Amino acid sequence: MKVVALAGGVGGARLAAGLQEALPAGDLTVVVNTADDFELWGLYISPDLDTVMYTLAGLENPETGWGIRGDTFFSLEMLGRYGEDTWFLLGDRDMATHILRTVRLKEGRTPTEVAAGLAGALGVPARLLPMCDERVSTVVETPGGPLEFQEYFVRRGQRDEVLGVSFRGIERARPTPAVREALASAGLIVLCPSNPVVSIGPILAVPGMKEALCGSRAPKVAVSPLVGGRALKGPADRMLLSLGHEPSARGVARLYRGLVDGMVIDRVDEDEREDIEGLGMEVLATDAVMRGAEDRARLAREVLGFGRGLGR
Ligand code: FO1
Repeated sequence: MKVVALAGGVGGARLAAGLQEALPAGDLTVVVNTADDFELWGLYISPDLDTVMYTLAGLENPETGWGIRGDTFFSLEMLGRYGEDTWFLLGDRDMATHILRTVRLKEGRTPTEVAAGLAGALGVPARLLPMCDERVSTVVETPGGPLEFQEYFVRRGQRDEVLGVSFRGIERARPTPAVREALASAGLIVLCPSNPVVSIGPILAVPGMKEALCGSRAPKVAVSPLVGGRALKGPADRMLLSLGHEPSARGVARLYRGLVDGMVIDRVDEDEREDIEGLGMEVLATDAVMRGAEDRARLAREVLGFGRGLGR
């Protein structure tokens, strides 16, 4: 069965790795958020694509979830000696990815072609697709004014209250032919446990993406990134609250209403089951926290089993 996973950063990458392990080689396509992308020292950086790629290649740093395990930071240290601001931690090995991506894009390849080339070279069995080939940038509205996403997320450590989120350039973006084909031929579509506002949000905001998703006959399952009202990683809980949504699995389900047929939540949120079912979704309550490789493989198998049985 062909499976398409929509993913952002670390949480999405972990479930995608579990799905890759559970499926025959070539059956998984991961559509990745690229609205976190930005440029630094002339290099084009795609943090979510790289997080997913390194995780699916088994190269990820298990402590941070992003970057490459055992990477060194000598280039960054040298940039610091030249007086550069080194707030975004680019490792030496990671730097090679950004250099090559930038060169390939300058040669005129599309982000989709570049992602396929990089992931293929690392031996990733899954297909990795940017959500679109156009440049889209998340802008976070804060009491101090608008911030570029990485400025908010890394430089300022997510300390600002989020009053609004917009995706600059989204109106020109379109799902790529590769994304459309993957969705049309999918047997199951999984919304990974990534931030619904700034990771899954941009993917769904690409004009034509929701139509492509709804046009696919595949059942759609979302895995809640919130457990017991708290985000497993990152600022999703605070962000949902300040944007007027309930920071809970139920709140996430409300955002996905009409789009997904099933919701996977943690057992601690079992009391939200009825409300979520009331939104027209089936619910699987399980251990949704991925602490290691075993957890992500188990959760992926459960998601696949749940998805296959939906609507039957
Ligand atoms: N996240 C951080 O919190 N601090 C960093 O210095 C940082 C560096 C970094 C370098 C390469 C890369 O691919 C990702 C990196 N991330 C870092 C993660 C990333 O900024 C965020 O996790 C995502 O954009 C949110 O999904």
